[in-house]
Amino acid sequence: MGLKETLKQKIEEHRPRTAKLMKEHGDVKIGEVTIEQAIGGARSVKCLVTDISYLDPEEGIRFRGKTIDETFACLPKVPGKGYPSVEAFWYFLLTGEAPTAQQAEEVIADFKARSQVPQYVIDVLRALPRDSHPMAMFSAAIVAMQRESKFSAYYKSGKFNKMNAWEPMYEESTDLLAKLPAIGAYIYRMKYKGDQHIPSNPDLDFGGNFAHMMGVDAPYDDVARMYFILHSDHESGNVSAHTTHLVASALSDAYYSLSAGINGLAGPLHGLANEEVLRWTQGFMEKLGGAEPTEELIEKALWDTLNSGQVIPGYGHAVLRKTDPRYTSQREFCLNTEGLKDYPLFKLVSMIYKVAPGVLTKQGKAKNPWPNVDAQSGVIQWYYGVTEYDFYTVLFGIGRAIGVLANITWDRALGYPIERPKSVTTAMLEKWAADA
Ligand code: FAM
Repeated sequence: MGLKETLKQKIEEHRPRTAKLMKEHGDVKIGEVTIEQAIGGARSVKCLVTDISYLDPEEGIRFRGKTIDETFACLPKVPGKGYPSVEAFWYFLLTGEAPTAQQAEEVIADFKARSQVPQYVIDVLRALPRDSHPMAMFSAAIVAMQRESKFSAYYKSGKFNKMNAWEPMYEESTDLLAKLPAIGAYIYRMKYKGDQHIPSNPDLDFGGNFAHMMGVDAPYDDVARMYFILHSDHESGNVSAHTTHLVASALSDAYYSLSAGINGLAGPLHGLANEEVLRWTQGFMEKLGGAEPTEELIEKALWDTLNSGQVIPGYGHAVLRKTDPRYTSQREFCLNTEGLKDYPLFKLVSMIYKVAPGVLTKQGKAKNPWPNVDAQSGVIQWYYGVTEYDFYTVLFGIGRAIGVLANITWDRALGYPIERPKSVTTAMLEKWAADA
């Protein structure tokens, strides 16, 4: 059975669970909201449902119940390579089942058939000022394709049926996802590599073809596969995932919704932190002027950052209260890669790991002083020659698209309604406070 048929079966199995909860247990309380949460960004407010990933503050992320290592281990690897294909992971995120090698190959073939980027998207990218931020280009390319939307066409068809709406959402999410490697690579080559482009290689999977079109040699293809899977999903409350889910809840299609999510990912407190980490470390190295970094010099630089009113990029997290296992997974990749484990920039990042948590703990504000995914991701890119760090969040966006598009497909399958939390006034809060 192929991916879509398996997905249909899983949806039909799952629907009664959601229906029963709503019908028989809808009034069961699962939490309260305090004034601090209403003003302070809804930290830990339980009001979203997804089964695609869950983030435990102490353990970190689980994709369909599996840790990062368990996920990599259960998926079929690309023949001759060290990591699974993004296509196999897409099958796993959507269905909760690891595909066979054959099923993964079928998804790879399906992606290839959908991967051609329309010329008008290239024209849009080329019409933007060349110094536009790559994330602005990426978001514009995505929303420019909205005319291709099968979901919007289905809604306008006059035959819209909530029970079937997941199908056009699945179809267009796959259409869109399959095009992102070529869009990302085009932006990179246009901005940084003399506008010299490398045509797609139809023999390669999502990650392999991305590396090929970027013009970066192996084993960067495995780096791409690992990177995109690690950055795919982090439950539904982070800005990019929640924004995509929220926009799609209005029955906006995948193009509008993903473009909105990418705009949120572009924030320095969210996905742009991976670019900020390299900006910080490169700035530190320049100030060193060739001298060897020491823990004392790093500590001073970190305090200078804090005292300038800026955050230490790559550290802290709204949910996690330990080192991000996505950081650890990338760190292990570096330690297991000849040439990377002794690479000066990796050794600097490792030294920062020794110092930064102590500085943040001493400052006494951050609830989580430990590194997140962004503290380690840029080193790997830099090592393989992708040194244009203002492009890094596009890499994050290609990975995040896998998770958020799988989620909005399931949102439509389970009939999740338009999201509409209630706002209150300061005076109302003051009255509740006085009455408490
Ligand atoms: N450096 C300096 N201050 C920090 C900090 C950091 N790395 N992390 C938290 N704080 C501060 C935070 O700014 C807040 O200060 P104010 O009270 O003055 O506003 C205080 O500590 C309490 O914050 P928190 O409750 O511990 O964290 P939040 O849930 O408010 O914010 C982050 C979480 C991720 C936005 C925050 O840790 C941060 O700004 N980190 C640096 C930027 C970064 O690495 N972002 C990427 C996060 C990653 F998961 C991703 O989305 N890709």
